[in-house]
Amino acid sequence: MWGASLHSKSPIPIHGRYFLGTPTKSVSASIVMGDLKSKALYHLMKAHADKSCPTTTIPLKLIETTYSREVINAVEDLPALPLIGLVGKPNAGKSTFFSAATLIDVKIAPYPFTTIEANKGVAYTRLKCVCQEFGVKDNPRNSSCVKGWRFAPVELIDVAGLVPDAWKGKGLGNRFLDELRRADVLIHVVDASGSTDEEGNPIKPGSHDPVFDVEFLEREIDMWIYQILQKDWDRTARLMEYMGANPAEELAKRLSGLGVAQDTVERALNETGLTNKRATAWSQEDLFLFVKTVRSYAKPLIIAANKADIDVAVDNIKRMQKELGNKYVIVPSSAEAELALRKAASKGLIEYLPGDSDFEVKTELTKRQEKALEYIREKVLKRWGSTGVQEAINRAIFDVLGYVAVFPVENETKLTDHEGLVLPDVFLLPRGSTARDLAYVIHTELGEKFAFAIDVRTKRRLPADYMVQHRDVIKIVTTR
Ligand SMILES: Nc1nc2c(ncn2[C@@H]2O[C@H](COP(=O)(O)OP(=O)(O)OP(=O)(O)O)[C@@H](O)[C@H]2O)c(=O)[nH]1
Ligand SMILES: [Mg+2]
Repeated sequence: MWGASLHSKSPIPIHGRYFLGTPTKSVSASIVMGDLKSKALYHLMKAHADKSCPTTTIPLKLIETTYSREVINAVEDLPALPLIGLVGKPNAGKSTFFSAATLIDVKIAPYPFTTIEANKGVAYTRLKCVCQEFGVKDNPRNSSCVKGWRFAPVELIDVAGLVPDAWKGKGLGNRFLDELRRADVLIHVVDASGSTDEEGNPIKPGSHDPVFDVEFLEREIDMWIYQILQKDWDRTARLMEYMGANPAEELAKRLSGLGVAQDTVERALNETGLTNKRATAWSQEDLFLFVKTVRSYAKPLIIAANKADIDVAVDNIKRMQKELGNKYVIVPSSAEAELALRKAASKGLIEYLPGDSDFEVKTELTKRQEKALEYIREKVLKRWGSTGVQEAINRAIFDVLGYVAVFPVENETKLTDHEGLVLPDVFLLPRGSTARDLAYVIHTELGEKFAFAIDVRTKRRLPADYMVQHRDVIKIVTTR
């Protein structure tokens, strides 16, 4: 049905395949009709149509005039991609990380508050594709597949730096935290080399303790949430206690600006033992403990120990692992190295895939290029095994959030969709998603008419409540 309205409105010309996240011009010229159904394109349209996105590539106007409202509404109904927020003090390397992961050019500079408006874009998780296991050549559509590695899209947002006491309005304040409302997980980009002070001003490498930065950032976010709740706590507490309001519902309402769901609030109330305590008797410590717990569920955090190429970072990272390792996933990273490698790869100078442990030189290099690449090999790849950018994204999505990647197909023998594309899509779904959830993600109608699913590996029938597993290949069968 979309096809008809698309055709009748003579859509944007089709120019073959695109790689999601490809910045600008080329993208608008390469929308393939069928891709409108994919969450990835939906995301792309939204991200690029968003006025606050400095890398605007597909203006909403263009989409609106080309596609009917009906199509846009249908696309907007699709669930969004998992969203990763990059946070940290100024000058830590957030925008460098963002640019390395999305290949979108953004402002990067060695002074604080380079980023003011948030940058949004598409990054990718890397996972083993199923194409080699099934011995097929795939035709990826919402993702890409290189040498048997599938890159599945996620959304990435790079926000302004946060300084101590931002919750009181210092620096750029907490305004940007609103941008993180939809974030499912945060990557805290820390300057592990200690070459910037707590406000992001450049200082001698090694003279600032990155452990401090980890503690302060979490406190800032907690204080910000605490402040929101504390503002009219007396009223909230009275409502919860005397007016018969459901406490979890009431608290979730107060926290709606943060995108905290009611069941997350319920979990935090149970965990802290506050479910049975009278709200008017909550102490400040109770409220703070509740805030900390809610935040750890709603915005879990992992650490990218960045600037790991600088020598003094090595000891700092060892210490961070020792002092913070039991509380956080800590990934040593060099965003700058990843950005350089990806740029070199896109120019054809080297062969390199994000997450690789080495690269291969493909052409004659200038002395300068050779030196820069050798520096990366010695100080980053050999030292840490990879640049850490891909690993941080992967661990945020697969380990911290526990998402699974699922390959839906329509034909279980050929592994194709209705257009004959082999393994076209891979979807990232939250832990605990069922076969029926997958059907809804593909298309509302498929969810509504769900009869059963088929595990393509075993050819076994799966019920609606089957919990999909990482790298499942699934066919959905509908009732007529
Ligand atoms: N040595 C080294 N420098 C890096 C690395 N990542 C970023 N930088 C440098 O750190 C400086 C700050 O980088 P940005 O990406 O602008 O930092 P930011 O966190 O976005 O800063 P704000 O926008 O001000 O909050 C730049 O000079 C980068 O080149 C890294 O992995 N290694
Ligand atoms: Mg920045």
